[in-house]
Amino acid sequence: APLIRREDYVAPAFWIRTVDISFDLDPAKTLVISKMKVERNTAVPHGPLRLHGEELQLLRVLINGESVSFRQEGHELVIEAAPDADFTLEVRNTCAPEKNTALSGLYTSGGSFFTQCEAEGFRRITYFLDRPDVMAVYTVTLRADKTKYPVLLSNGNLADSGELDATRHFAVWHDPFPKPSYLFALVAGDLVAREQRITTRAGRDHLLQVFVRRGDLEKTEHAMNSLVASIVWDEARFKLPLDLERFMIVGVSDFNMGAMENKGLNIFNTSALLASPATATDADFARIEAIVAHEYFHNWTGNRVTCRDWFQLSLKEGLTVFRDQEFSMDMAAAPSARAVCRIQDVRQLRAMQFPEDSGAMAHPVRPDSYVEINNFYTATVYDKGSEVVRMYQTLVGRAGFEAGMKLYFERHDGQAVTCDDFAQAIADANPGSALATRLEAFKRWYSQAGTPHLKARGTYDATAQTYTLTLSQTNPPSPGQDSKLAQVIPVAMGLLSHEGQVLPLQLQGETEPAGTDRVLVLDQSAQSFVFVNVTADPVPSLLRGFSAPVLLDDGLTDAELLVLLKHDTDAFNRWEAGQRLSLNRILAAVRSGKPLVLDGAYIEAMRSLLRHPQLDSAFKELALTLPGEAYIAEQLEVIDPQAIHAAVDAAQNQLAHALRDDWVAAFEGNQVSGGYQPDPVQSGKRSLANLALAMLVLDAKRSGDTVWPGRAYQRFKDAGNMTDRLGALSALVNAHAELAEPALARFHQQFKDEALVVDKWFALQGRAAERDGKTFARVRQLLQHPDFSLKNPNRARSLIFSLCMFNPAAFHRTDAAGYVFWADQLLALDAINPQIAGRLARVMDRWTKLAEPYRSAAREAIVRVAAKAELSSDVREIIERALA
Ligand code: B3K
Ligand code: ZN
Repeated sequence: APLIRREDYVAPAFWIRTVDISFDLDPAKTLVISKMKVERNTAVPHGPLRLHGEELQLLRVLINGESVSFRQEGHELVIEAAPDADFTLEVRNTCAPEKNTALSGLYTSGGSFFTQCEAEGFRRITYFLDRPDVMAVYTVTLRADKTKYPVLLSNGNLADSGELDATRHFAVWHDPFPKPSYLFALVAGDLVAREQRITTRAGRDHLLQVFVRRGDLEKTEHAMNSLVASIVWDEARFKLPLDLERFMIVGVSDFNMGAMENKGLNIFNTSALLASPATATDADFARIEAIVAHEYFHNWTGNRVTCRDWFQLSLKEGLTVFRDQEFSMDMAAAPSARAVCRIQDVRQLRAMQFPEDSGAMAHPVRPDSYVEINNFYTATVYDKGSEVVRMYQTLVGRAGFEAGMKLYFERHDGQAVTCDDFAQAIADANPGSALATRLEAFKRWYSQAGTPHLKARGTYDATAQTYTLTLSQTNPPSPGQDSKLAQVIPVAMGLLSHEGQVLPLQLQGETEPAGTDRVLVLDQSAQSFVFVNVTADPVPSLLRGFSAPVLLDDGLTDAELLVLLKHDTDAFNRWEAGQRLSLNRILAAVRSGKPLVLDGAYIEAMRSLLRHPQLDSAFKELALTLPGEAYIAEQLEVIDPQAIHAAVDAAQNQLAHALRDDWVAAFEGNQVSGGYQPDPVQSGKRSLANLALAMLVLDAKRSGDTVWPGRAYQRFKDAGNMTDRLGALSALVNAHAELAEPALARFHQQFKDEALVVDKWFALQGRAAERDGKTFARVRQLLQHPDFSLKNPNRARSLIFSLCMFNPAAFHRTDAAGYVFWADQLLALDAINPQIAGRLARVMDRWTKLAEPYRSAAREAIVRVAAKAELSSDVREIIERALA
């Protein structure tokens, strides 16, 4: 497959204005008839009509009702003799939904039909100009057996429906909004719906529906509530209303990702949709709320205004992640709960995006080239993209950002545009702002890959009462980008005295202090900021709220970090100070090769956090959780996964032991009474109680005590919700307690008919703390389990990805067996579903940074995969980049 470059973009030679498409749905062979109104794009050189099509059986092609000569060139249907005047094009073809294991295009799952068209699935349904800048108005007719497929859905509004004959029926759907083909969707099956009507601020009435398999209806209440909350929020915050009479969500259990924002007909992985207290955890409830919101928000940021080409993917994804993160924070409401949201988002960014940005697949937020676009639905495009949008808001303020969004929609509603268009709208709505005056430099966030390193050093002059803060940045090279220019980095900050008092912030040249919290903008490789009237040697609190996606070296001592941990008014930085104290100790142990021994000062700091009378339980849980192993690895030149794990493990065990009595108090003090609610307060308590229990069971393993494993087992059995049940089960499993075995068996027996819970059962074992190779051996055994299957993406992820992606200590083995396992599973998966295989291939992104013997063994496994002739272009691209 060829490399596609951003700079080669040319507008299409033809526009397709309307599509009248019908489906005779049959799992083995579905007939598709598509009638299009086409016109030549006179703005580009005259050329043939080239339609995309893959895995299709072509029956006939007509232009203006007449057959026309054409040829097939690879995945293109080429018509040389397309007229200059507007014409109608009719294509007839069939496809085979039940053979479609790639889950892209039209496929079957559990006896129903579903589609997934983003990015390039529509060409697996019919021949088309399958690119996002071709926007058409669709009318869709579905015909199918009425007993097997009583529900027939597509985008937009239902225009007609009825019987065809004794066995078949039909439905006609019309979507008035022009859309790119990637937003097309159809669903046909035996489904039931939860329904709700709402009246929006504008006074319009809408029908909301959530369709699922019979039996899953009780699990849709949370998703429906989340949808209603999303609609209300988008109208209130951004004045963006729901624009269709009907908004539908459908759940499907075979799905490549979380969900898809098809116009008016969102399709969801059941794992991102279904929740009941008995089967879903607090984290699941929060994730469902965020994904329902995300897909809904796409209706404006993605659908009404879409991407000109796939290089602009972050235009819709970064912006929509930003919107869903803001929504989740607003839903959490309390300042401390907002901070918890922010910390979780940053943790995710550091765990996934930072490693991506320093590995073989590092790419800018707006990539310059790709072979397979599905490989670029990445943490960089999504999560770093969201951080870039957040920086706009930081630079122009909340009201300024809202004004920018307003202008963006005024200019571009109904268009397919670029990241530059977005940047221009935000800047133009905020003339003279810190953004507008640096717009070209700011846009380097779109073009330069890699995580900037920000260094900060301060000097205090007691006589002059000045504090000089020098900020500098380096932007390390990444594949294809050897040298880089300075980024625009907003640094939200404050100053504290060593006693913890907040100091006023007055920069040299200012007549009076401007508050105690402000944003410095670094736009050079180094800059100094001089604060005056500083009455005490300050401790700087920098990058508050994580105001830019950078790695910060502020050179703070333990004593200074302890000041921030105790007194910072910014909850994010308070948490960060604790993480830094932990990180410093773990890194020192890894670098020196000496066993980690936690010092008294650190343990006491953690103890006072845990005992703190005011801090939220959710915050405590985050603060007492050690930094993730992937983020720790990011700080090191050479990665020894076993050494990192050993240090983390030692820290964990020592914290478990040293704070034992406090863990008991935390466990007992965080029991929730009353009915289950997935709200921040309850879920915070459950998370801290679960952490405490895990620590107590871990410490019991060391001491030989049987009380806490016994209590954990009891709690596992009696739990009133999945969060507590799974928490207790993982405490047992991770500590390798004897009761883990009977608990695992009981859990499977109890939930064997709940696919999403069985996924949890596999995932828990795949992610279990490694000890003497037991976890790895178990995962290999579980491949043979009758419930395991590579065909269902959720199931494949639950076991294979859990091990390879989320369990470094079990995966990186000195005998290379983890890498052999990876290569075997990757090849097996690639034959079924290239998109999922492409994800698994990414596990080896950072193999060159591994220490020996891991490095050589990893290379051998990658080379073995590369040697396969029949790799998908998805996996081929990742593997070639890894070996480049
Ligand atoms: N836009 C989809 C992702 C499509 C992935 C295609 N490989 C879901 C989302 O971001 O909302
Ligand atoms: Zn999205």
